[in-house]
Amino acid sequence: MASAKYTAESITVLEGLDPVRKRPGMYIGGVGSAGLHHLVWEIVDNAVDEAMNGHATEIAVTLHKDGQSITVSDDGRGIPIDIHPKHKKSALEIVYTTLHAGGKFGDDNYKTAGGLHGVGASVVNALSSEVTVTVKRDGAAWSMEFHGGAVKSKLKKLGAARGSGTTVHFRPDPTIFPRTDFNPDTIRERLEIVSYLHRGVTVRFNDETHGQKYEYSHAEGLVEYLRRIVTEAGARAVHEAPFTLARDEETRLEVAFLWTEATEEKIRSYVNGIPTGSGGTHENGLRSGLVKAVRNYIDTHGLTPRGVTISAEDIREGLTGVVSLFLKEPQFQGQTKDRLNNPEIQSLVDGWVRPALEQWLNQTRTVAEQIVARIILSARAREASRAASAQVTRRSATNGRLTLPGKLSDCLSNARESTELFIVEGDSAGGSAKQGRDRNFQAILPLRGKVLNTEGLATGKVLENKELADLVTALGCGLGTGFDLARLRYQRIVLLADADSDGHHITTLLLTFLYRHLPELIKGGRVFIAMPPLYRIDIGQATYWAADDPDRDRILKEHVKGNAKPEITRFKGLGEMMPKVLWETTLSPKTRRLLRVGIADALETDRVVGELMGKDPSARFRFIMDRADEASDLDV
Ligand code: TSJ
Repeated sequence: MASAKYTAESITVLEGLDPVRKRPGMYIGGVGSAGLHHLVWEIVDNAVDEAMNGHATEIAVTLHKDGQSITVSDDGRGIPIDIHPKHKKSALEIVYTTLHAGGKFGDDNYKTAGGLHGVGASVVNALSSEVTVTVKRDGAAWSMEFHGGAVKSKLKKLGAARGSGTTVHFRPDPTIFPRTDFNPDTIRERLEIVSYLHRGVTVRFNDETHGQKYEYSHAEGLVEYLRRIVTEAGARAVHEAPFTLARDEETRLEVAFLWTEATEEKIRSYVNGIPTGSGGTHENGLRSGLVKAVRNYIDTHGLTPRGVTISAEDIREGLTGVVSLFLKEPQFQGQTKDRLNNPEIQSLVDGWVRPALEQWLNQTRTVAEQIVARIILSARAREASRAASAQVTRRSATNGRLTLPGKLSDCLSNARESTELFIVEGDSAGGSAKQGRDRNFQAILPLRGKVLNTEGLATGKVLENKELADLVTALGCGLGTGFDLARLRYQRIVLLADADSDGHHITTLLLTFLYRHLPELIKGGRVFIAMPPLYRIDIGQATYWAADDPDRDRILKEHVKGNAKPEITRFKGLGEMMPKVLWETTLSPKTRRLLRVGIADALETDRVVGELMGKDPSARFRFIMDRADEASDLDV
């Protein structure tokens, strides 16, 4: 740690600010909205540091009326303004005009004892068209102005002043940022989190763009945050007082968690005040330490009921918590850089959490009993649902080691005879179909997004596509050289898409796939196209469904008598159809119409498919379809 005494001498001068203006992305991640707001976090973090070191209690942020400039102030000691003996400059000037070691996201040299944030004041300065710093200390106020990273007016004494503190006003440079409007909500949310992560600090936000003021202060810090998360989730806590842990060492850790009756685990984690949405080694260390502590508690007290095995997932079910970690050199990973990657942190956190939690469990036995009862309940529920799902996937057992795709809603029937797989486009249509079907013999597989055009693709490439791989797994009959018709898990494969051009396109892509990679299914007459209605026509008391425009016209001609007024409703998609209506019009073998897909002239079809799908996937092409007018015809 740096010495408590700070003088201008302890600052190492390294580089000018040109590199920052040349490649801003290197320092703030980019010049988009996130980069713009990064400037605010950099300045606020400096004030937070002063508060963390016990020298400030209030931080105030103002977003000015134009929405493009910000003032941040604290009531700390004030940035030192004494003159550096070698550089003949004030500490303040050096802080603002020199890029410190480390480059990316700040440096180490200007760090106060325990200060862990990027000290990006110079980066903010380089990327701002104006910065004014005002410092109050030793009975006087001082100010200095900068422009694009350079000094605009030297440090000058404003006069006598009481108290102490630092105030920074800055305006991001519009020649660097394409858009310079700050988002008040983004700032407000971040400041609120700051107030939870640093208990006892009062954070104010004055949003002049909306004329609104906020004040956040949480004496209980993370515990208050946790309480809010639990309330917002609408979950019931299993016990009242959360487990808390605070270690204030070179790496600072604060943890608060409790168990709720919810089934998910919810952990929010922060590193140096930055949310780590993708977790990382700190979260993993918490999980492993926690699971070990609970397991050890259960084992030493012999609390596992006979016939029950408790897994780590059971222990973590309903766990809701907040982790805040401050460390010197965080390494972030992942696409959005929101996962902590420092390997040493996992065992550190594990080693802190485990004994503390064990001790807590042993000291608060009534709470521990409630938690353990909840965990045993999870274990029992998991075992019961595993038994139930084994029942449902019974057919997969006969098909070797395949696991059915999670999004498949299989049918209950054990027999393959008269079972049907409906391939449905989209989750919402899938949901209606799932509710509307007869689950005894109808299975639903929703596909997401566009189906891959498989024309000209090898088997291996096809299986790289998740949607098609899921379909192949659900069918059970394999693909290419591994194809085995005897293992097909359903009697009929039914393509169910919206009755519009998008729907036709998806059907075409699926047919291309089936024709090229599973031609036996088509040749064997196992593939069908469902005919969902496009229109609902109410004439008096009677209701009719029309598959397309000619169908609609025919119905109108046939059934509109005298001056009866027909009411015509056009369906936008399967998803908005009531499940019951979907059943009556499209799914029920008694009332639906299916088209059986066949191949009239294999050679000719081959040529047409190759031509159309190879070049233009959206080209309309037609398989030769046997119109099967009534479902009864199909029930072979
Ligand atoms: F860096 C900055 F300009 F971005 C900034 C710094 C912005 C804001 C809003 C506040 C601060 C800041 C810095 N607040 N308080 C301090 N404290 C010091 O710089 C300081 C004061 C005294 C001593 C000492 O050893 O006497 C040491 C330091 C680092």
